[in-house]
Amino acid sequence: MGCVSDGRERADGTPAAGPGGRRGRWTVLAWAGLLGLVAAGLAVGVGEAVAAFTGPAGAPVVAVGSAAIDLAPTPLKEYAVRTFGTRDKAVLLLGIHTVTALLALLAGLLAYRRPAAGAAVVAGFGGLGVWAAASRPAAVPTDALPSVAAGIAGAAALWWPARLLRGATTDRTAAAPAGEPGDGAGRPSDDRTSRRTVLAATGATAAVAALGAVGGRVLGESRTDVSAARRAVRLPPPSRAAAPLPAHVHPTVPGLSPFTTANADFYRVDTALTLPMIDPRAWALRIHGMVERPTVLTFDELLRRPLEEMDHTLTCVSNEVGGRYAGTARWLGAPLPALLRRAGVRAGADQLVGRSKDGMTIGTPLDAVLDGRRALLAVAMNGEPLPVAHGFPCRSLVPGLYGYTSATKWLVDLEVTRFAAFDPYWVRRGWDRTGEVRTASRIEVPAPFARVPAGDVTVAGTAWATHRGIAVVEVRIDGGAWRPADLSADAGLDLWRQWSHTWRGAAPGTHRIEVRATDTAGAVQPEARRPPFPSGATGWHSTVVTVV
Ligand SMILES: Nc1nc2c(c(=O)[nH]1)N[C@H]1C(S)=C(S)[C@@H](COP(=O)(O)O)O[C@H]1N2
Ligand SMILES: [Mo]
Repeated sequence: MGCVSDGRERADGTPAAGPGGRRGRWTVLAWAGLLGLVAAGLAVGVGEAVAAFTGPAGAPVVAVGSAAIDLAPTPLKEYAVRTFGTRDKAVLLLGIHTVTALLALLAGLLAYRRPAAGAAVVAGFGGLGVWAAASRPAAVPTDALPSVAAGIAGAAALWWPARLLRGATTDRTAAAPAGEPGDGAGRPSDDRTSRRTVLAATGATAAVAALGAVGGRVLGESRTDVSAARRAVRLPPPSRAAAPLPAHVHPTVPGLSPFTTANADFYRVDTALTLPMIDPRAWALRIHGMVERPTVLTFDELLRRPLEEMDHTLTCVSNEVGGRYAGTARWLGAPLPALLRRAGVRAGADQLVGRSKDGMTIGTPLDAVLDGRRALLAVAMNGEPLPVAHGFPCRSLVPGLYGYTSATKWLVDLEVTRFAAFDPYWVRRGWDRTGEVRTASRIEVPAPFARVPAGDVTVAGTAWATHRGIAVVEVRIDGGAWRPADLSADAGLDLWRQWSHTWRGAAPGTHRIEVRATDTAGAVQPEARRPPFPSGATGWHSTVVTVV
């Protein structure tokens, strides 16, 4: 291969800065790699810019990331949620950017030898983006455009300067073989022109890439921003207000989580790499499938229905023993059973499938919705319209079921169907189709590995068995006898219950505190540890503390 490697300087004594410079092979390779990176950057930037118009789901990195989430095998997903928690999406994006950068470097090196081949690799990224965007369940044809544009722009941005770079180096090599004096003397001006052109083109491409990426993001966000529409929502007063919470639902123990979770602190679990932005004026909910009277409901029509307040604890099947994926809020919404009765559910139906704007499907056992529990189409959370991250403008909630079988965020479609006819998203991935919440209890105080003074130690925490209710919480120390904890006031079967317990006469040393709960049906939480997959974690939570 004709790379220059003469290591000499220009006539004026300064090292050549351009791609055909005399620092030799490594300089050229570095330039080639840089060209690859810049071309990939341009592709991403152009993709973002086009996605500002066609919608964020089609942006190449987001599309590939979303496809990766859908394709990831369940154990990997579980690992990601367990290890990175709600930062799992940031970690995924970082990974995609790193892999893209490495491949771009290689494409640049390849392009130096064979510009067309390098360009083809970058075009291949675009193709991957098109495939990923098209694979999304809520895909529309225009979602392919950002990746098509990205592939073309990136390929061109690598092919053309790579040819110039080759020209700048191979011409000179031909004119002045390495090691001979008078390097570049044959065609000095051509050489320098190509070199300068490559430099200018690379700089310009990098600038366009940055502009596209940043500008596209900003423009896209402003075009899809629904915060003004959200602020403009006027929530009607409830036709049925929730009773005030009993006075003593919360033991006042420092460090114990509050009874009602603030919206900002409420856990978030979903597959959305970019939050679906839905203007409520454009929102409509379709109710169809095995019903007598299919209906379409606008947001105004939904708000004009009698709305009810409901205090309810929502929890995730991916919650580990002792985990934080549970939260309690006061929701406001239209009762779901009345809407289904109005549509007229046909005999034989046993599943209600909720579909979200981003194509998530969540299947709820129809008998759970219609057995008298307070299933809602919620529009508000703790007195304000649903936060965008929690499903604005409308989500479903069915007490007693984990979120993945009941709580469709960004809900746009409800289909009455049969389990035999349709497997929703998580069921296709092996999760239990019912998703009944398992009894859970956790110790929050003392914190794990806390050092506490000897004597009487306050232990406190939270327990839930949504829609069955908590009857008993017990605590034991170092495997000793179970002692009943003091339960705070009962606010209802659909809510968690907080508890506290005084551990008398704690002696210095290391001790293990364990907790277990019993639901109102008398079922004691099982000791056997099972992971969240496929139907929710089981086992007793324990905390090790040092008494000093
Ligand atoms: N559209 C959509 N809705 C969704 C999900 C999702 O990924 N997409 N995840 C579900 C799961 S697994 C849970 S636990 C709850 C979490 O709701 P939250 O994020 O408001 O706490 O939303 C449910 N609804
Ligand atoms: Mo979940």
